[in-house]
Amino acid sequence: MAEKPPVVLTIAGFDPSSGAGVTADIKTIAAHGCYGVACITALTVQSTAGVRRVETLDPTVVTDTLEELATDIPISAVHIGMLGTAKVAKAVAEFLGQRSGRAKLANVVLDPVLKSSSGADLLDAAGVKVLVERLIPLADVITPNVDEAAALTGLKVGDLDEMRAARARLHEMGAAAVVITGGHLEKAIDLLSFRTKDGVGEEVFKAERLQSQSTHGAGCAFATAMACHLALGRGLAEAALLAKTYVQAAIAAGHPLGRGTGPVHHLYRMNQQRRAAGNGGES
Ligand code: PXL
Repeated sequence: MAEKPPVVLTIAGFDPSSGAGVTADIKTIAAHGCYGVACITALTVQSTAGVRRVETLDPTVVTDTLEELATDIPISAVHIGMLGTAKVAKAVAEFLGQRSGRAKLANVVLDPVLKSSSGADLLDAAGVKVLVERLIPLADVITPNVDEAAALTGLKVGDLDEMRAARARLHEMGAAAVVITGGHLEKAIDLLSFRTKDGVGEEVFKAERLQSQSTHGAGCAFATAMACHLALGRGLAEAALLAKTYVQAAIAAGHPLGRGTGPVHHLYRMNQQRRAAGNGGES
């Protein structure tokens, strides 16, 4: 019998264009050989042209979904994306906290999603407070992009030195480990920072910036790929490097889709496998 794939739970919003959100995350999880389960936190109405509407969910639906899954299925890692409201953020914090009576879930990756790239609020103001006070300290690693790192810390985050100042502040706020992703800086830099016995360790990942219209969902794909690598037993630095490599390849393989920013190609490896097997497959 084939080896059982680890289960990765994504707690995130629904993006009907499937560049971001739970349907995209399930693709990322499948691309990493894991089994994806999902809890939807909010619905969005959007296309590649941007977010038109956000419909929030009753937090008891979130709680019931999470409890139903966690009492039935062993979960190896958790990805948290868009939460929508403070009530939903609290429901997720209650689920992940010790009070539930279950063992604490491992490998919790929190992507502090605040706004869409088109500027729509994906978390209300009270929700940002819950994210900061309750979810950041609960997570094993948080993955803000430079704009989210700036919004959470109140600092300007535009280069590596400013990323270092922001990560220090995020550690003070209770983050055990942080990856600040700077894919849209002039030089694509990611900074991984983690607490050690006697201070803070770091790894800096640099790459050429990719010019592409297929970047929608890059942040979700990065955070979800990290959760998968942690579920597969990899350490933080290896997980961050492999997740960055995956997202870069998924951006490079993206096809133009729609009239706006198209999705990354989460399943680009399936085409490579088809080609390797001699079955053709488009590029
Ligand atoms: O990329 C952030 C994001 C996350 N989750 C959902 C989204 C978006 C951006 O549009 O719609 C559901």
